Amino acid sequence: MIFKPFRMSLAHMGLAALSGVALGPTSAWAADPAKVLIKDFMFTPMSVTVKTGATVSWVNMDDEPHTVVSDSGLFRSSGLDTNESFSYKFDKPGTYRFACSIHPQMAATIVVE
Ligand SMILES: [Cu+2]
Repeated sequence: MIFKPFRMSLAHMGLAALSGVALGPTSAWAADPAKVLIKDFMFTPMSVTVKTGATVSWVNMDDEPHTVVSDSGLFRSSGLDTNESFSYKFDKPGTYRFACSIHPQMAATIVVE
């Protein structure tokens, strides 16, 4: 009995949150290309999950040049200077590992669903 009002308010908050997600960012998110930052000799985030057909952009925030090279040879950027970017559109589901060819310890993954 004491908890009933509390539960009801929780349910209302839950509904509000759900409708906010459903109506708000969903469509914008689908159109928004995923972005991977190259910073401090790391790809951030190190794992990105996108939908099939999504474009992923890499932006070099370091003062050092970096590259984005797929392990399988699917994509390969030229050397990216500071603030330069590279994009690739993923048309097939799968797990795509990539690294910087100049600094091979810089490795990360794109998962395409
Ligand atoms: Cu590098």
